[in-house]
Amino acid sequence: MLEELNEKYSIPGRLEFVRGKEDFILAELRNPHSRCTVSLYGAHVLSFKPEGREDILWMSGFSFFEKGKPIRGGIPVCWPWFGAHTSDNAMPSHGFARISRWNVKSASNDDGVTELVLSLKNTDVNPGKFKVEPFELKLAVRCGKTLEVELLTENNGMENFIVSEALHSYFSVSDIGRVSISGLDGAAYIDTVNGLHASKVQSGDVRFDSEVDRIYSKSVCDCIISDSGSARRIKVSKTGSRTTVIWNPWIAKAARMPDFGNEEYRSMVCVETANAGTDKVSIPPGRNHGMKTVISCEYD
Ligand code: TA6
Repeated sequence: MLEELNEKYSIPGRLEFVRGKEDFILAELRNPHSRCTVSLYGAHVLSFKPEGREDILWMSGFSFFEKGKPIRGGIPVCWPWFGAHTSDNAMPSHGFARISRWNVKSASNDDGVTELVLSLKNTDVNPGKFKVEPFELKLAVRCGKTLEVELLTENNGMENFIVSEALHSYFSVSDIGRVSISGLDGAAYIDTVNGLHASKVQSGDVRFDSEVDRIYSKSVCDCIISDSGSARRIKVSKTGSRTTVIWNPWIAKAARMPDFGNEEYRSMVCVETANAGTDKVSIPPGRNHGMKTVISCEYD
């Protein structure tokens, strides 16, 4: 498998396929600007490291790397539903895309950007478990001065396709107590902590002194994660997304997750590019819908 992938898609000095933990097949992208690692399982970006800098993405030291279980950290692909399934609690949280084995569609390198495109079709997922209309899902990862991740849904069926989705990005921070997130001031959100689902309005920057789990609807803004402890500002821009989700599990929720260290909540924050809740996407037969997140970083 690995040999065939490298035979067909590797680009000397820019892209190669290697075996990672638990024999997962990983694509290593690199160029003069940055390097990035992508797992074919889940089409999951595991890391993005600008040249000479620290990783911008966060990965739990306790993450599973087991088929059928999601990877904790990086950029999970949540699709074709966000959060719990609306009617069947036996279905996996955040859909099946992140626990499926994707195929390589293409690989290229041009003008300082190394691109890998992965594909998942309805014929690649377990029809007994997930009843889905004909679709093709493509994930394009473009690694250069910035990290671009684009999720393209193609409806190849005869019915309207209703999708909620997220690029559920985990970012590495020096300490959550030293972090503020700008770009959401005045935005309406649903506070889902403790399952309350209270409607609120953001006032000023988002700061953290307890669990934060907020779904900002009609939110098309850039968000800036300012981290005074690491003297950097991470910018999350997006297109094709009307929902922004901000999450930090804090102490109790972190302790309840087996794939999340008890103290790890201090070193991460999620700023998710999504279409969820009232921003679900309806894709007519034969049409497609794209959602893209663009991650960049400035340093003091
Ligand atoms: O980030 C929003 C959220 O839906 C949180 O409620 C939390 O559950 C998180 O995603 C992680 O979900 P997961 O299924 O990956 O444990």
